[in-house]
Amino acid sequence: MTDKKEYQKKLAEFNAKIEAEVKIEPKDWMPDDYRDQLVRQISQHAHSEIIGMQPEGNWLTRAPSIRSKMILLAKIQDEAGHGLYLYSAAETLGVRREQFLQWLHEGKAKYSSVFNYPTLNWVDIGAIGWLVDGAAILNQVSLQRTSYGPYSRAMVRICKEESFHQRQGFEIMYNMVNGTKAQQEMAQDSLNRWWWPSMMMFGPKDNESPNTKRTMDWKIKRESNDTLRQRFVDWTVEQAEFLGLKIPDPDLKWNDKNGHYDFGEIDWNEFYEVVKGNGPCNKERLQNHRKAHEEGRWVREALFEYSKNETEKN
Ligand code: FAQ
Repeated sequence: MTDKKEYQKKLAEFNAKIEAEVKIEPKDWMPDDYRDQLVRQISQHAHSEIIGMQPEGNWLTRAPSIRSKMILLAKIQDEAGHGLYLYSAAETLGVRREQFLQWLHEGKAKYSSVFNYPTLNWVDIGAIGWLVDGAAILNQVSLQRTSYGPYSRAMVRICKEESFHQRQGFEIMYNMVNGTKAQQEMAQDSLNRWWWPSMMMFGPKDNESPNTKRTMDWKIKRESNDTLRQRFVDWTVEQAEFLGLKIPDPDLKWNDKNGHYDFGEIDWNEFYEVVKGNGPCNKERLQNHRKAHEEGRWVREALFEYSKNETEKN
């Protein structure tokens, strides 16, 4: 068989598996482009989990009670674990973790834009749990059905933990809106600041999203950016009403015809500026990560030497 025929045969087998919802596993043949898309998306997802620890870590030492401190600490540790599951899933595609981190530090790999906004007060921890974890869960529930086995299995584990996170955030918001007038105002202010960055988490509109068509054809992504964003709006409006808070969007209104909420235009200029590295905290987030990575070098080297010695002994 010629090389071209051989390739066509493998591609047809691959496509048949995708069609039949059979998961693709690390040792299976896959087109280079499928592999590249997975490397890109899973590693960015992992970076988001890890960088996402920083805005919350900022409030660990100032949590208002020992109970809230313990819960927040556990949540942040969960995010570290999610990052590790995801880096491991991405490594099954043949790229080493050091390489992912190098791409992050060089600004070649992205992470979710939302983590480039500051957490100004304790209520922001509530807003992150409620809105940011809420948006992340919607996306990740859908990704549980992704076509790549290791990514899908990581998503199943992550979703179980993520639903606690959303409730942790909602509880903080609930306590604030049932507190003093000043606390209620802080809750509204926090929603005002986190609403639009949370909406941006789903990525550009479908007609401006360069990767969606290809990744949806391959069932890497199962639902489009706009579909998931609409679901987020529909779910969150009711939760905001329950809390007595107002979503900061004058164009938000129920649409009887399509059974969804209409919403206003996202500031796409702001989105692309933040993605390019010009958000309020981009530089600080990356600097912190580089510093922590450098400070941890001796641990990685010691572990490497230890495992090398153990292997030689056996
Ligand atoms: N921020 O063609 P598309 C969490 C980039 S986890 C920055 O539509 P795609 C847990 C995109 O990469 C949150 N960049 O891209 C937690 C692409 O650039 P590239 C993270 C963005 O991949 C909670 C370009 O724009 N979740 O929060 C963003 O088809 C609390 C064009 O976009 C995931 O990563 C953005 N928001 O769709 C942790 C889920 N949006 O790569 C701590 C997995 C787009 O070509 C505390 N990822 N870009 O250079 C996905 O589902 C997808 O990658 C999307 C983007 C939906 C994010």
